[in-house]
Amino acid sequence: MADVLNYIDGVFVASHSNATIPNINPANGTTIGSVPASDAIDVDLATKAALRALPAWKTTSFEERINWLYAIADALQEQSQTIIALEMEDTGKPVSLARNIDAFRSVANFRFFADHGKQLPEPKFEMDQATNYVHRNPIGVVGLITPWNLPLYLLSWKVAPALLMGNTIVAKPSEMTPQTATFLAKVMDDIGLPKGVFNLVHGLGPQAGQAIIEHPDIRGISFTGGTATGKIVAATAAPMFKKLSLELGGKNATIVLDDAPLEEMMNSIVRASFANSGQICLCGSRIFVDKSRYDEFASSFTWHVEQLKVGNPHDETTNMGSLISVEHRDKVESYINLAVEEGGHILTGGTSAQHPVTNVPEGSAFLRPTVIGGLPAHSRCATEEIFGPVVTLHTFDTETDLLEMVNGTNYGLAGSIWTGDKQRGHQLATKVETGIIWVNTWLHRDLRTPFGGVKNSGVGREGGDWSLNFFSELLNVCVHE
Ligand code: TXE
Repeated sequence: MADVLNYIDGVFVASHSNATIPNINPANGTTIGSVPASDAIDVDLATKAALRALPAWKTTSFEERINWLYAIADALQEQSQTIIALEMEDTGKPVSLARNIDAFRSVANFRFFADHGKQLPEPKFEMDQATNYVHRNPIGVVGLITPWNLPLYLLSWKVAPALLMGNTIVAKPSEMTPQTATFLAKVMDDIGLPKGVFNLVHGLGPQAGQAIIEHPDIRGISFTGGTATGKIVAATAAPMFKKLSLELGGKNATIVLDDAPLEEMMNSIVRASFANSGQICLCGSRIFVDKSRYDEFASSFTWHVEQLKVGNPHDETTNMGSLISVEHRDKVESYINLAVEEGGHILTGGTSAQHPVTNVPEGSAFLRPTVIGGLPAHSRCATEEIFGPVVTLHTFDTETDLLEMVNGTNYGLAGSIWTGDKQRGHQLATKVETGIIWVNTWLHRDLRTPFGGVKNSGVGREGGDWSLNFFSELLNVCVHE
């Protein structure tokens, strides 16, 4: 799929201005095709289509909408290879990741919410001489805006519950990863989802994205992206009293306690650090190791990181593909240079100029993983989101020291604790200011659980009932007996 189009009112169309932006494959620097550079006029056309489709869609039965989700899941599953190929082309990620994370979870998200919808409670509260019935109505037209790191995975995470709860949609993926969003629209179109229920508008954030946030007829926004953008989204949506869910950035701590069986856990800790080249908001980018185990950890962790295979995304044995773009790699490398300026020392890796990835095309965005020691926990590299294959190592003496450092950033999204005693890990986890924290595992996800961050990592929770509640307006009807 080279050039992608918007999908408005059941029709694949260019932007009204015919303006486009190029879509680049970061693993080889080639132009894949064009993307509509949409603006407020396109967003208004999409919103009007969603409004026209809303009355019929919100009055379909809950069972019908559950069946639509199963139909989408089945159609996506049949075409998993296409999802894998398109995600790899747009992001440069390795085939194993595109298969096991992106394609798998995109299907699972639709299937999960169909299953979960079947057990949706209709709360009832009895009182003296009256009964209260809680009904769920759709918000109406909702705006879904998603980032480039897990394109269809994160878009499907929002589309499934939004459709289930009777909303119609105006969605905008990142301009850097447009293909699987348009592919989803094609799948929906092929199975006959009524026109106007799902509308897709491609384009740049400040033009197309901002227009979605601003449109008065889009009454709910679910946004996943950077904290800086989240602030703009919130400032625009809040005075319009739109329902708002913000999944933003993170600077997650990986905590290694003195009783951790390191060799048994090391591969998982490396995966938590460098999956998708560290471009997952759940990755651990700051590793805190009990002082008594630091030297042993640093040496083993560095060795394991040096075994990671970086390169051709089509090779099944590749662990890390390219970053999302040369520009993003420049940003990540600026932090590697900053780390050295801040007094850190590089245990392995470095910039692409210092340690080039061999046998990759000119103009591609590959970068070896970098491990940095010796930085204070309050340094910029250890407190600002880098969102690339760069981690900093730190030591701690006491739990008090540890929690002061771990909770000492403006973020609070995820984290992991590695220990030989899971009760000890659980007890410590409850003291970390974050949204989700794993003990002796990572990215082990039960979709029924609440997902979201605290502080600058976001507002609200999505997942299971939390998604269903976000994507509906609750009406309480009190009937006198
Ligand atoms: O984010 P951006 P990116 C975060 C992570 C990382 C960032 C990377 O912190 O830094 O996302 O994704 C659109 N009005 N997470 O660079 O720039 C933009 O076009 C409306 C956390 O894509 O914020 C894109 O579609 N929309 C997350 C989307 O916003 C605007 C998981 C995100 O873009 C806009 C993944 C505007 N003014 C990444 N400006 C999590 N917490 O789960 C841009 N956009």
